Order: sequence, then structure tokens, then C-alpha cells
Amino acid sequence: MFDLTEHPHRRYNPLTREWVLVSPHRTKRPWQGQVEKLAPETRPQYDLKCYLCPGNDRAGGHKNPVYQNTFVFENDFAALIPGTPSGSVAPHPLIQAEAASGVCKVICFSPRHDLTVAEMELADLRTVVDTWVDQYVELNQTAGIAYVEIFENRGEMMGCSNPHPHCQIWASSIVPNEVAKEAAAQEEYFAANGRTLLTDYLEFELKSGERLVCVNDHFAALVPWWAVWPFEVMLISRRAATGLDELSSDERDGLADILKRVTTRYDNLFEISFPYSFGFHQRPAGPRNPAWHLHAHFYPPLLRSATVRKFLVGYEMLAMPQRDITAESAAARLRDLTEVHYRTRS
Ligand code: H2U
Ligand code: ZN
Repeated sequence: MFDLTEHPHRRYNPLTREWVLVSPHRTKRPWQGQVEKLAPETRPQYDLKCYLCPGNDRAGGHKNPVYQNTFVFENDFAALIPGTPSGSVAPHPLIQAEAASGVCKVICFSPRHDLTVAEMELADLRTVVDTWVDQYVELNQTAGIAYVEIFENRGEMMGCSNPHPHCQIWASSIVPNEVAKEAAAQEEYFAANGRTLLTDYLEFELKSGERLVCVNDHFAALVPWWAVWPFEVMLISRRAATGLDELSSDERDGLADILKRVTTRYDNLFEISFPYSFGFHQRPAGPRNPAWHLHAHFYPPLLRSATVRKFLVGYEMLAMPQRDITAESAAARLRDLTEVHYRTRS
């Protein structure tokens, strides 16, 4: 009898229409690979050398204001630049290039250098949500912008250059690959069913409960059926908002609440500041597209401890992603954790 908890199988991701290989029996194998060293976690509230702290110098002779809550600035090393001339070349049907323009920004979440999302006050996280909404609205309406990606890299392990709490926005004239895949799947599903793909998926997950991490009235956090990263989590708005700009005031509070709760659970898992890449997927620029359902992905690299991380290498680069622990067991571990942050416990 086929058993999801024991037998190798593949699972389907309906958002990207890709499969992930799940090998639950492999968690028993011994580990002799790389051990990550984590930097000690004592940070000052203000760091003279931090380019994100209030009043400090940045690259190119810029100086941060003495900001009080959030602070937005244009990335001094932007990957996309406004006003890039449009155009394309295709010297052969197999050889194509297309100009890409856009705007890259950095958002500091707080003037406090030592805080993380998990450790920020709810009211301050709400200010972060409001800043995201403002930026999304502004950039989505900017001529030449097709998609606004808001994302956070947390922790050195994820390539984050600075522990000061911050995120990035890359708004581009192109629709990026992951978004294009999700757009196609959501649009087809909506056309066939008249409901968003994630409305129906969330209904299934709320009924099952097996992969839920935590929920409030406005958002659910779950380990998706098709998770690739060990402790991958998805946030899904319970009402099918197409983007951050459609959230009511209560829903924005709900987003702040679920962000704090999920990141606190993450930090409590190995009692470290848990590294991850996080970002939203939402309606591209242009007319309102009701097929889109606002959600966010957390992709954390850690596997079985603070020092053992997953790499997407070998079979995963050459064939398909693979995981050892099931989504259900990862969700159960996250669900069983307290929402009191380990650093605040005496
Ligand atoms: P990450 O920590 O996710 O790398 O984000 C920090 C961003 O800050 C990064 O994209 C930018 C880098 O280009 N940055 C500036 O804009 N000005 C600076 O003085 C240093 C870093
Ligand atoms: Zn700082």
C-alpha cells in the first residue's frame, strides 16, 4: 500500500506546474557533510558602520536621514535602471535578448539595527505593511513597470549583506519567470473554475489541517503540499485579494500578525535568528486580474539544525527538486512550537 510517510513519491505544484520528489525514508541516513558556522547573535541597537542605520553614510555619498520607523531609498547598486532604452535582438530564433528596465529600492523596517521581524512590535510591522502597500501602488502605476517584486533576504546564509532589518523591491519592465509560471496557472484555473486556484487550495488545507502552521482571521500560514525547502511556508490571504493594495485595514493587521508569528516559530525551531528568503507574489501591473491571489513564500535553507542546510545541487540541478522530510512532518514541527520568542524567555 502506497504510504506518503514512507514511500518515495513526487508531488505536484499547481502554481508552477512542476513536480518535487519526496523521499521520506532518507531522513534516517547519517550526515557527514558541511556544518555551517553561525555568527554570534549579539547586535547593538545602533551600528556606526551599518549603511542602513539612521544618520549613517551609504555608497555614492548618500546619507540616511534620522528616520523614525520605515525608510525607503533607491538601491545604490540597482540591478535594474529606469530609462534603459527598450529594444531586442534576435540574430537567430534560438538567440534572443530583450532590454529590461526598472527600479530597485531598499526598505529599512526599523531604525533599530538589532531587531528582526520576529522581534518587532506588531504596530511597527503594520507600518512595514503600509510601506509595502504604498510602494506597490506607486511602482505598479509607474510607466514601463510590469511587475513589482517585494522580497527579503534574511541571514548571511541567504546572501543578506546586512543584519539590519530590511527588504528589497525590484520593479521591472519584464514579468519574472516564477511570476509568469504562477500567472499562467492561476489564469487557466480561474477561467475554468471561476474561483482562484489558492481559494480552492486553501479550502482543502483548512479542512485537512495537516500542513497548517498557524492562522488568523485574514491569513493562513502552511507548509505547501509541494514544498521544496525543508521548512518552506506559504502565507495565503483568506479572502482572494489580488494584491497588497486590496487589503483592508484589518487584513493589513492580520498580515503583520501572521508575519510575526511565523518568523517567531522559525526562530524558535533551532533557537537562532532563522535565515530565509521571503517575498510576495501578487497581481502584475495593468488592469485588475481577478485570477491572482495574494500570497507570500518563505524559503528557508536550514534542514535539521542550526548548522545543517539544504543545497539545491546534483539531482536537483540536473533533474528535479527533492526533499527528505515530508511537508506534513515539517508543518507538525512548526505547529508544535511556541509563539513566545526564545530571546524574550527568561
Ligand atoms: P541585501 O542585504 O538583501 O543584499 O540588501 C541590501 C541592498 O542594499 C543591496 O541590494 C544595497 C545593496 O545593493 N546597498 C545600497 O543601496 N547602498 C549601500 O550603501 C550599500 C548596500
Ligand atoms: Zn543598522
